[in-house]
Amino acid sequence: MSALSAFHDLSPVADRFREDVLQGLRLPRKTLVPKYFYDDVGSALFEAICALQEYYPTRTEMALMQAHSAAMAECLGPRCALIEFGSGVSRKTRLLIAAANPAVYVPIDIACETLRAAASGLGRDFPMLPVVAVCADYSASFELPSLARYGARRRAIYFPGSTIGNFDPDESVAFLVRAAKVAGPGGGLVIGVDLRKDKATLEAAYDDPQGVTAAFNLNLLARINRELDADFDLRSFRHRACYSEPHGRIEMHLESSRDQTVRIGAESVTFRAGETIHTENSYKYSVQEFQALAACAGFQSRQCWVDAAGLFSIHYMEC
Ligand code: AVI
Repeated sequence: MSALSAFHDLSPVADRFREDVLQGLRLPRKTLVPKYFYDDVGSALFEAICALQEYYPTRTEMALMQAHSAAMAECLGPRCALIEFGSGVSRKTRLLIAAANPAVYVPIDIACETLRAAASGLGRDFPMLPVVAVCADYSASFELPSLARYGARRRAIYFPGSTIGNFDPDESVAFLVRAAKVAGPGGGLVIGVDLRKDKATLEAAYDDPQGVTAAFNLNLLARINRELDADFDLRSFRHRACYSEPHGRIEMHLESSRDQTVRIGAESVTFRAGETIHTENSYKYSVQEFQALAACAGFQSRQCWVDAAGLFSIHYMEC
């Protein structure tokens, strides 16, 4: 990490994880919150998903970044504070940092070790760039450390990867309202959004033959075993991914292959054969649908870049 860098650990406590898991598994339709996919094992599995042939979003967004990062930098203007939600390994951000030369980069991620490693790598590659890494759950409110000393001219939020699609539309608006508060009046937003497309392409992207997405989904149960003293038998749950056209979303589930009772600490949860845990939604939007959604949070669309095959979009918006 460069001499100017700082690391702030605001990560949620284990108790919150336990409460969320038990609350979700007690619902008539069992659910788990997708943010819990991203412990360090889950973050590594997600990186493996991004490299899959079937998973088109990462390479398509990367190609858009390569083609248009100079135009994006022009939108951001010189010396902005670049704040990234869910920064992971900060791969796409390198292109934006190189083009925009921000006054400070603030990566925010829930996976502390991944964040620490990414911040160190950036410190090596951009030795003059102050990096203020914040380990936090950005799906809830949290206090950003003061950035006043870096003398940025404005703030810009970077939210790539179509992670916005993992929120339901009302949660997306709530998230964008929080993002607008962080950016402040006149602040910018560069956001990657996966586009609506045919069912076959989508289902292949979320159920690859190599089983990487299945391993990512099942790691959620493995994480509960590791951290909450539970005894999920991973062999008796199967990964399911299906596209719901009316909702415009991929749904991921874990399906119990038999009647069973699972212990979580001192509690227990029963499953019928065929019952599922709904683990993730991944919403897909048309350009106009997303612009309308963001407008509900006060963001005006300024530019939008889409690849030639119409798979993925990157929007530049201002509040
Ligand atoms: C992080 N997020 C945008 C991914 C997605 O495509 O919804 C998570 C993912 N789940 C399965 N594959 C990838």
